[in-house]
Amino acid sequence: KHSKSEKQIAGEKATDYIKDGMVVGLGTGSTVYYTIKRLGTLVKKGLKIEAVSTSSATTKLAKSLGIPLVSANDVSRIDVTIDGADEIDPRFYAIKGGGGALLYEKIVATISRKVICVVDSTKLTNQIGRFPLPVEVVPFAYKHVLKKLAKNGLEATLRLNEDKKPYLTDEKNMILDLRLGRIESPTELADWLNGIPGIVEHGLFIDLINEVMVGEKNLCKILKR
Ligand code: DER
Repeated sequence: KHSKSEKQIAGEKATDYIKDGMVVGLGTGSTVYYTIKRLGTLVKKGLKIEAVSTSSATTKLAKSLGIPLVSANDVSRIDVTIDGADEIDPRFYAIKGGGGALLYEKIVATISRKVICVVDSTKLTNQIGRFPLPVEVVPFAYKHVLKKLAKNGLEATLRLNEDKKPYLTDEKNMILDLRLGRIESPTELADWLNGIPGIVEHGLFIDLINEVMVGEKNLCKILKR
């Protein structure tokens, strides 16, 4: 039997948090993929959950597995959300959005009682910023946002998809990836970005993640804040 990857170990372990009757937030990406796959198996065995998806990709996967989906507007709150991250530091400040789902992911995280982050060991860092910070912008005047970032020394590139056209999120917005290298103060940067008209959301997740499940060789470490 081939050994499980670190992503699979973390993703599957996270389903321990899911109990009958829960409303579950389903994140997006290749780690939470394993969470969703296992939830599909548990649902077939009778687990009763309702899931709120964070992307069309996750919706497609969940539907294919028979996981009941509901709109965020049809639930008063989400009990547990399980999602990945691109980088996460010891304070559980994270950079998310590598998969393009940061807007719905942050909304879902904000309405969740508990957010579990599932990662492999490569995502852990002492200081976030090496992974380019995704910033979701309205296409209307995105070039002016690029200019404002550049004026403040923040180098950003418009995310393109395979056919070199601008990548569009589920909301049909564009994404600028900021190559920062390191982020001295995530809260300061988050506040500054939040103040720029045209920026819809950014991938800095601050005080939103409650626990981190780290897949290692053949075990899963659970970090609590
Ligand atoms: O885009 C996101 O925020 C996703 O959660 C993504 O970052 C997860 O990455 P993964 O595919 O390595 O799990």
